[in-house]
Amino acid sequence: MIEWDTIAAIATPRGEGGVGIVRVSGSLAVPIACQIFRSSRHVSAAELPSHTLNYGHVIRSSSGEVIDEVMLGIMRAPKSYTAEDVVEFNCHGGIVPLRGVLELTLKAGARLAAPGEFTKRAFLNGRLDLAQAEAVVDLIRSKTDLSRQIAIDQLSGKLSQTINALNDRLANLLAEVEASIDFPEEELDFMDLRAMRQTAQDILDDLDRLIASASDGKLLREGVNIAILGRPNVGKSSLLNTLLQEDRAIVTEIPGTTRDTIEAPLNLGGIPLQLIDTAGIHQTTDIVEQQGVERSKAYLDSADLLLIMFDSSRSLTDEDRELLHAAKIRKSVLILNKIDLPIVTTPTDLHTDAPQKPVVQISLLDSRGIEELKSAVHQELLDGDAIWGDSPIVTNVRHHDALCRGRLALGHAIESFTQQMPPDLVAVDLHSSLDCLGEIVGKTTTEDILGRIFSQFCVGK
Ligand SMILES: Nc1nc2c(ncn2[C@@H]2O[C@H](COP(=O)(O)OP(=O)(O)OP(=O)(O)O)[C@@H](O)[C@H]2O)c(=O)[nH]1
Ligand SMILES: [Mg+2]
Repeated sequence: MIEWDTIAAIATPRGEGGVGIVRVSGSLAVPIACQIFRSSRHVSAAELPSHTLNYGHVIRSSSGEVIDEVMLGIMRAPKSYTAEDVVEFNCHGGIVPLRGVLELTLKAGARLAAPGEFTKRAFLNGRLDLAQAEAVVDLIRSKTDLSRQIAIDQLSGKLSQTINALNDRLANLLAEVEASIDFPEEELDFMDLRAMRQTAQDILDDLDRLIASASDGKLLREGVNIAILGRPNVGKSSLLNTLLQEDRAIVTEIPGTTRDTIEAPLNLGGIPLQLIDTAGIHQTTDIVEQQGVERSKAYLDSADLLLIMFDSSRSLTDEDRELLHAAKIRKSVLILNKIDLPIVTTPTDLHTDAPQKPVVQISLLDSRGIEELKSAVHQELLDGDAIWGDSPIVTNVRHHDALCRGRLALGHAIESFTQQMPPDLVAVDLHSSLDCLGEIVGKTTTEDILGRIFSQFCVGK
């Protein structure tokens, strides 16, 4: 374990709450508790057993003033969050008692912690690797159960194990290549070269699979914008309300009811969505409506997925066909609404202008087809892949970038194998591929990158 100064911070959100926590970590943590905590049993904090919660008071020793009534948690190294001695004052959850307790810990020798510094210590002390430490932020920020589950998997080391296994295979390959540099007289025969090239190719294929998982990862982490578009009165706002299960947007039989965009968050089978209801697209001389239509049209380019809606009880207009045209080049699901009415427009009609696009027939009057619509959206977003498997999912942009660089270098190494280049050239590329993978778990990460990663954390984590 590395020795540092002792850090302290309020670990709970600012504001009123049942409990608020002041966390202290470092070699002075227990001595500080000895100074400012008076146990109800008159036992010094130094004598309290590790991993216990103890009732007592925080006292200003100069005046004997009671600052707060607390429960003191003691976790001695190395079995603590930071792998150092940690004490936690469970105070009353108000900013004044919390500040009072924090101030006393600082006076007694602690220093105010920087954002993420507790987790950084856990990393530097080897309790977590870097990918695991980053999962802590993902977990805190997860928007759905699925993104929480992926963060938990990453925190427990699922991604790190995969990366470490790839790392080991690369390192073994590199050792073989380097052996042939050191002992050139034992010349590599053709078979050796082929086997090494194949090993490199197998590793590259596994890297590709991980990289491919990143698009799902981005989706789960950042969520997607889904715009509902269509002519006036086709039922866009009704769809928003049905999906949200609340009367969020105004619905009337008058075309042009929605004049501005309405956004609302929605969790669709674990994918965090921002659902956007828009003004009906049509020609109009009303300047307010015109602006609304311009906004709607902007989503044709900017939304991650388009839900383009049509009234199945009416025939297609030129405006409908323009929308179908836009749908062709974008991720989109076509919706034929109002199938409770006599049907005039069918999926075949839509496919004339936008072949092969998924079409769902629904009625918002009797909620028919909604489940089919949800699964079509899921399918379209995830390109039909089931994301729930055994292999880890890359959700982090930094990891994705390192994997891509690692893949590129390995690709060069394979190229060199193919062209039977000198082994020292191959070794250079394998080295750089290894370094890239090492960055993910923090084996080869610069101080600068560490600083950037931990600054995203909140103070007290
Ligand atoms: N019969 C029938 N009527 C529906 C259905 N869905 C919506 N409507 C009706 O269609 C009318 C228009 O619905 P809205 O949801 O306001 O349509 P919109 O596309 O948001 O319209 P604008 O905001 O004007 O662009 C309302 O009277 C709804 O009750 C449906 O499935 N069947
Ligand atoms: Mg509307």
